[in-house]
Amino acid sequence: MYRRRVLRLGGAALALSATAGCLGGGVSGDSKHVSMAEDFAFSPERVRIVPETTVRWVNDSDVGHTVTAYEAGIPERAAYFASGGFEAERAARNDVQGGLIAAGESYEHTFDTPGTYEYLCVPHESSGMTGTVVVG
Ligand SMILES: [Cu+2]
Repeated sequence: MYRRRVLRLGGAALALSATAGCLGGGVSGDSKHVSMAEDFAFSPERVRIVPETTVRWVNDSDVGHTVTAYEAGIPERAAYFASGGFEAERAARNDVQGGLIAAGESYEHTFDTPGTYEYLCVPHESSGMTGTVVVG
């Protein structure tokens, strides 16, 4: 009986922390939403999260975008990430189509290593479509 109550409280606490994440709180295990909108920008362009937070990029525009990490712009010990699952920036740049997140679709990545992560959208980098995730 007592144990069951504790479990139920645990679930409520989880639900609360998920809500707090949407409001900009910083609880490990949260998720953060970044929109790719009509003006060729990531919004917000810069997000600050705690380790083990999942960032979810949602394409709210009607053209395809990529989320592609700058290999030289992420912490040394961090795993490389890119939509399309590429393991290197060059591979992502060589296969733009393979990395595109279609309109209405999303891509997510969970950040474990503290530090600053710079990323870009391959087709719109020249229009300034870049973003930053700060973990820590
Ligand atoms: Cu783009």
